[in-house]
Amino acid sequence: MRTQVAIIGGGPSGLLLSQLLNRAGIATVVLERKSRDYVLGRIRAGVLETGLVDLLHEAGAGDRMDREGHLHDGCKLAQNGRMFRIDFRQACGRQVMVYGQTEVTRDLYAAQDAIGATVIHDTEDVALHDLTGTPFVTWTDAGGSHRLDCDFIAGCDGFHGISRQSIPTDVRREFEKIYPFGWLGILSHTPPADSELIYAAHDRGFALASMRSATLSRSYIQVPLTDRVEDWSDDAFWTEFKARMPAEVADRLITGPSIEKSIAPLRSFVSEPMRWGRLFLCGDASHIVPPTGAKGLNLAASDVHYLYEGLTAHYRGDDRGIEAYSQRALARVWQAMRFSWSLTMMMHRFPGASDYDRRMQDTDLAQLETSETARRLMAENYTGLPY
Ligand code: RFL
Ligand code: PHB
Repeated sequence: MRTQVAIIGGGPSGLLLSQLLNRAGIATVVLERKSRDYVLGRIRAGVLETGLVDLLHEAGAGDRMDREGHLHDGCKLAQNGRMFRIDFRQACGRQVMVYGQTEVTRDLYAAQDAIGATVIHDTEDVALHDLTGTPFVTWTDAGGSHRLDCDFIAGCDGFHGISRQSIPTDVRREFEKIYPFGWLGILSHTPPADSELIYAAHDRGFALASMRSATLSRSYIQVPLTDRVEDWSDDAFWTEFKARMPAEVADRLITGPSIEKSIAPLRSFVSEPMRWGRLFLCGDASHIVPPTGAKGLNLAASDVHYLYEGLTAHYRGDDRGIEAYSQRALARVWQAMRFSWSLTMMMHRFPGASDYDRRMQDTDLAQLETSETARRLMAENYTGLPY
């Protein structure tokens, strides 16, 4: 089998890249380790920057998002019960779209089906070969062993994928920060706690009230890494969530049974470079941010944007975009790294933190509440820096 761009991973970054390239007349094959149902069962991001919204339109996969997504003009921050608002529109003239990653992925699969793109599921033992020469990919599945020859490989296979590992260790440089807690998240058929997202810092730990629609809530609490999902009944979750939210929010909160419950550890991670020979990394395959800034999926989208531009230019005879890919993508990655890290440091309770550390967190939050300049910086970063 032969294609122009082999894409490893059928998550949001792989599907978006495939969809954009196909529409530009460039052939792709997507290889995904899991089934489509499994990929669509993952509950992850919920906040999309304008850049991603625009890319979904360009990919011909934005119609349902336009109908069912919700544009938010701001969000709320709370500190031990006191709450204030950051008005994104007023601070920087931009908004964010609240629309679940699961729905984005579903729309991209539908768009790929509609144009007859090739997405192969349940692939095993995917291996990348001759990355600095004439690249090809091999894998096995129920039908036997396969080989795919290609011009380029896009490694869109997430943090646990094989693409990053295919770059020699003496070329790769990794930067990592592991936070000493995770987020326990539940999805419930209940109305959202508020019309906007609430990020709440509290002595008991961080909590986030998010949503997918007017009837579907996504709620998170900071938990120790030693906690297991089975340790948390729905009742225990809601009791803790309410204790961390401002009283005015907790008092009117409608709770209900969870339909999904999971714990995600928090990590900041970057692997440089994002290109090795004819392999390009996109999204979580190359970097991870803690979810506090809602940046993971959005960074995957900006990588896809730069790679899509580079590859389409290449097929028109201009290699400057692919030559600059790693540098351009990483410049934006590090900005989002800094933002996600600073929001994580400000909002969470760290084991062993001193009184001094706590006062610094309080002062950071107070600065956001009182300084228009600080709010503008936050709004610019949260709604997404321009590509
Ligand atoms: P994905 O989604 O992990 O997809 C990678 C795909 O590759 C497949 N794969 C392989 N396929 C073939 N061969 C192999 N060897 C393979 N190894 C892996 C996998 O099965 C999978 O289908 O990476 P991608 O596409 O780069 O997308 C990244 C995003 O999923 C991620 O950054 C976000 O979900 C992060 N994130 C958030 N991002 C935001 O922008 N806004 C948010 O509000 C937000 N909230 C979140 C989040 C992530 C969370 N968790 C669980 C980590 C909230 C949470 C709780
Ligand atoms: C979510 O809705 O899942 C979500 C929203 C904002 C974040 C993280 C997760 O910062």
